[in-house]
Amino acid sequence: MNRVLSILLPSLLLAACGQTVQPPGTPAGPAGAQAPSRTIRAQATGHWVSGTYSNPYGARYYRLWVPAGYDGTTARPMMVMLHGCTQDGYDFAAGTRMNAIADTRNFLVLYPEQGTAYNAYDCWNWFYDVNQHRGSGEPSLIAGMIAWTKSNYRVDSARVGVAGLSAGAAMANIMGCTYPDQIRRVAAFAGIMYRGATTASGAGSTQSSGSIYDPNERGSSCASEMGSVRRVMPTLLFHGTADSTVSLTNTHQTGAQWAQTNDLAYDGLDDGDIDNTADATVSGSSCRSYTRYDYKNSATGAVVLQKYVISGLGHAWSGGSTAGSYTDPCGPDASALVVNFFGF
Ligand SMILES: [Ca+2]
Ligand SMILES: [Ca+2]
Repeated sequence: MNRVLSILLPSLLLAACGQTVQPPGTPAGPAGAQAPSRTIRAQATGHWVSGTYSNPYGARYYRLWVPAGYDGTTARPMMVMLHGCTQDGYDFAAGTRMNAIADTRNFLVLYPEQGTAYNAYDCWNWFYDVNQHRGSGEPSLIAGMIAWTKSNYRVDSARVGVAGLSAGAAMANIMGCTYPDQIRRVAAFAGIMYRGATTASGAGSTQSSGSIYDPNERGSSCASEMGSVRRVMPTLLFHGTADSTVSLTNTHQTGAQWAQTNDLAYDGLDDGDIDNTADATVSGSSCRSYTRYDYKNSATGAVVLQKYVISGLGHAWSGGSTAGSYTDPCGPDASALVVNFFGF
């Protein structure tokens, strides 16, 4: 396979879905302008702040949603939203309706954006080693945007979480491993575990059939990457059973990876106080039926990981709006579940 094709292939795969996508850079409009459909949705709307953040690893746009109730007098939580391939911040905001919840709950929402100069399909390049470590590549750019926001707005540092879809979810897992001092919660929708692939060609096979790497080993690698700022990272996972773009195997591997990471992060011991055996299984239905698996720290009883497996859902944000791409209006409201899990 020639070099160009091998680089593009994973992008094509992660981008495949045949949905209509608005041209990059075309604002879809503030999600908060949509009619609220649940009590968690807001009436008043905030506003966008856009800019560019650059460091030696490049430059990226960010789109920051400042909620209607933000007045700078109290520190507010911050949600970092990492879009999937072919998406941008406005598209992801419209599809997830996260800004409407932000207006109700009064938290900031930061949307870092990939660019076609760095990946032809706007995918975060989660599969390159340079983007899998602290102080390097795309994680350093995203962390820089978080720091910028903290220096310009009053952010509650103890309540900063990152959520992502697909390639963005793979990057969300990476952010949890590389910046646990900045990121306190992770939500990964149809993502890939930390260092699930380390080459572009490996990314394609990973997303279609799961990583060749041992999730337990990757969990230990993540804990090592956390280094001196190691901490338990509560994580929320979602995946549809009909996802033909990223296989469900990846989310099971991600759960196993975080179980091992958190086992080590909790007390430094690989002793299974946090493991990959569900402590509770809950079945429910919200347009689609789903099963939620809860994983607890056996020493404290705290839930450290939840995994939603949603029946019949494809490669799409569950409970989303068709105003954005890669969404499915049916199914549990993933955005509300993320916000509640993060404690915002
Ligand atoms: Ca342990
Ligand atoms: Ca273990």
